[in-house]
Amino acid sequence: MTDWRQLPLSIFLTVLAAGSFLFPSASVRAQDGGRPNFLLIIADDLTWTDLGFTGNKDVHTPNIDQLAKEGMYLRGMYDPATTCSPTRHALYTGLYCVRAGAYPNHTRAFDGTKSVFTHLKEAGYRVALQNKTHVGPPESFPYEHIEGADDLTETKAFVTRQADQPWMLAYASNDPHGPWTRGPKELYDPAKLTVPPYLHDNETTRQLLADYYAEVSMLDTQVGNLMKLLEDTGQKDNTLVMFVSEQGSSFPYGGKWSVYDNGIRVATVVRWPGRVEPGSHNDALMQYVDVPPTFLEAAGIDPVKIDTGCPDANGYRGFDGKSFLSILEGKSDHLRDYVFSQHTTVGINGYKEPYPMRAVRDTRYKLIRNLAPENTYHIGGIHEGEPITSWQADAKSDPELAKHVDWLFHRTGDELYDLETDPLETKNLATDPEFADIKTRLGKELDAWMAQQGDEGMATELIAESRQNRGRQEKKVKGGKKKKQKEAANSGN
Ligand SMILES: [Ca+2]
Repeated sequence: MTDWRQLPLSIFLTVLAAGSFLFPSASVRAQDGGRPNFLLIIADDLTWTDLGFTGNKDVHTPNIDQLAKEGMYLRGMYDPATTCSPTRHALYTGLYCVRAGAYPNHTRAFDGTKSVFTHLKEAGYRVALQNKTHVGPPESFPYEHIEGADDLTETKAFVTRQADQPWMLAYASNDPHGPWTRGPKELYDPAKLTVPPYLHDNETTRQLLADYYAEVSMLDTQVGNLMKLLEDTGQKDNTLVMFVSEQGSSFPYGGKWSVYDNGIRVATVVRWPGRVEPGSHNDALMQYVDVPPTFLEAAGIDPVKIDTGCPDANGYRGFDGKSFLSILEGKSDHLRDYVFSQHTTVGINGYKEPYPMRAVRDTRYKLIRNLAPENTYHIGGIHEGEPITSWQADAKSDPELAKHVDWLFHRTGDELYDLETDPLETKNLATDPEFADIKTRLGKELDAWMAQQGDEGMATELIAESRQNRGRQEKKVKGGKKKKQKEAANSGN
């Protein structure tokens, strides 16, 4: 790392002129034009409220909470998908899922699509992805793969390999993805937990909640280890660290497999000393597709000039996402008026009937369209096994619970919610005449988004299996053992 006192005079003066830098914590690399490293830490199935700094009083996440104290909490980040694989495609390509062809689970992008790994590599970065992959085809994601999440030996070799070359590492944990078998279970007494209001409180739920929280703490330890690695290698000041909670947990109403906020809202923190104000927050609406343009702009590349390799329905080849660098730098509070999300059931292990969902949200209201409400929503996971079996048993003597459980399987075509007064989305306003104008406005936005994406709704759902990709073979980091990445072992859905 370059000491600031050794900077060439021109850079020193430029930095001084910028005025907002906090010397000496702002590290600028003279040798490569000041380009930062990028460490993108991706949780797996973590509901956005299940962290200490986002308000959960039971869960122990000291390292992630510390990251929030040192960075900016982005409170308006949304996932455009509801399962692991399409989520990661959007996060890495900067494209929404249907346009990129990557919308069912275990999916792949259209041939020729480029990702943030492609763009940064072309700009001279070395790029790697550690642990969970779930993206394809390999040509679109030219990262070195580091196997496993808990051993940082190869990670250290990667981040220190060549001092004058910046790097990007996507560290994709498997925690707290079910089954919840890992982590410090002694920290959590099921009887003493506060069960969130969207879950039915019984012994089965409490035990599973304790197991899930233990895996959240396991993830927290991984984050702590990564931050220590940056410190030990002298890269803590010149690395932009972004943490994302990915999508909601696999509890019924925990969020995964739904376009409710528990599913698609993302706890996001960005730490970048000297550029991002510690302990700050911003409420601007943004999506995972905005992350690649942001990283590129932070690396000095104009994201507007990027060819993503995948045209939209109008032939436009640029990103769906927009850079939020100005928000990170405290110069703006707004990026987009609407965020979108979609859910495809066809192809998910255990799905029974097509049950496509589309959603649009502004800062206050959300419109959801269930495109086949005459079908039964069933994809395994939330619909089979525990805890839902125990909820169904309890529901026999509890009519309110019975209604709550039934909603998991049967919904109306349109759902409209006021997130300000009803954050858990329990009061459907879709047929309330008082909200008709809002519903019409959001519906127009949703139609325009689907048209731009080439999304034909049910027709798109029915060909989802043609967009799946299973059994991808991984590239390994130089010098590493050649093993196939076990996609299936920890993937679930
Ligand atoms: Ca996931």
